[in-house]
Amino acid sequence: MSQEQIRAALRALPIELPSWGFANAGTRFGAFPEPGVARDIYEKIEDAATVHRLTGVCPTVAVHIPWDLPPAGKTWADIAEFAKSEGVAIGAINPNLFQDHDYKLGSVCNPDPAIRKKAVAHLKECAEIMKVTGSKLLSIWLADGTNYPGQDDIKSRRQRLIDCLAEGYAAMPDDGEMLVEYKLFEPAFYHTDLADWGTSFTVCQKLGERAKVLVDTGHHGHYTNIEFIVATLIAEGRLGGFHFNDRRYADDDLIVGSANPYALFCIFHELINGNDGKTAFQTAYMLDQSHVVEKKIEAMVLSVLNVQTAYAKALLVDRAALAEMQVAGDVMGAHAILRDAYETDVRPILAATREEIGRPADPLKALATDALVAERRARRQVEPARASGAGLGA
Ligand code: LRH
Ligand code: MN
Ligand code: MN
Repeated sequence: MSQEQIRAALRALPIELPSWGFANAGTRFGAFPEPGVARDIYEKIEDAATVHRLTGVCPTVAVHIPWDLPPAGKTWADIAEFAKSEGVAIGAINPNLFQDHDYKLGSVCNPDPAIRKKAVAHLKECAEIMKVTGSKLLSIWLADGTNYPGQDDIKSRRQRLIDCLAEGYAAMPDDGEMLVEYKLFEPAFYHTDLADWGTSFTVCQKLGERAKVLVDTGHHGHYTNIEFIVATLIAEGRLGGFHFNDRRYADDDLIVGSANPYALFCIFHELINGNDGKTAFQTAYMLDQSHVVEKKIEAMVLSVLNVQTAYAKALLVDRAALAEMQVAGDVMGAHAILRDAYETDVRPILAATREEIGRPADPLKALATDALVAERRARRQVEPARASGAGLGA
């Protein structure tokens, strides 16, 4: 592939940012507030727009309802307008079906029909927000599950899940997609109602063609081969998108590509393989990270750069030579083709790609001296926020 083709492919891979990654977050052991951090939906959009301004590849920001809400007197149409004025748009709408006290025993799987009704109403409310903001994605993650054998009937919970999600599905705009995310464990520990890609996949099959599986890289057991899941979902036409992040132990939500960049490269290799062998499969590429000790905007910029690095290296794989090696059964030769690409220094081509679209060659360096960011951080420490309510349930 020519350098020009690689640069074009890199420019065409949009990476969505999570609003919740710009607000103060913590672990269950505590939080360490960052001075000047985003405090409401406006400020989260401002910070997401900064990441887009510096990288040129983050045109949308996902929102989480009700962590993100317009203030009194404002509507979602106003928020979408504000996002536009900042140079970004509203991306995936994420219903929050896990923090309300009513959801203690589950939301759409809850044995109480009144609570399921409330969960469905929230799905419908989020489908409305899609229509008003122009979002095409309703992104579902549930905390539903049980902690003890016998706590609830697993088979009945599955039927409730399908019935309730079907109502949310029907409420979406005609061109909307439902992304069904899975997670092995946490907060439920005995069983999780959407535990793995197979569970999500079969639920999507029941819902309809516009329901697809969302792969959050932090939601698997140790040593799970995520690229295999990706290849399988592409083959089945059900890969809906990603929540990228990195992990060591559990759902750590760390900077993607920081601990295991080779795994990220292998995921992109399958994404390219699953498409035309030239560019990555068209799907929703999103970050799902909540930074606790690192600076939020910096961490998000680095995450974008890490995704681009993995993609650039995967684009360099000599696929014709690889196919030859594979057919010849040359195990080491085939593996060497991947390693060659992975070990290539892609920093120059990434810098050139950014400069071509008028962005800094080194976005992190530019961020360190960005006057607007410094001014906003200082102002937020003295002025009240425009709206109330921030971040990860803070
Ligand atoms: C759950 C999850 C899901 C939520 C987000 C905040 O662990 O990955 O995507 O919406 O974190
Ligand atoms: Mn996620
Ligand atoms: Mn997660």
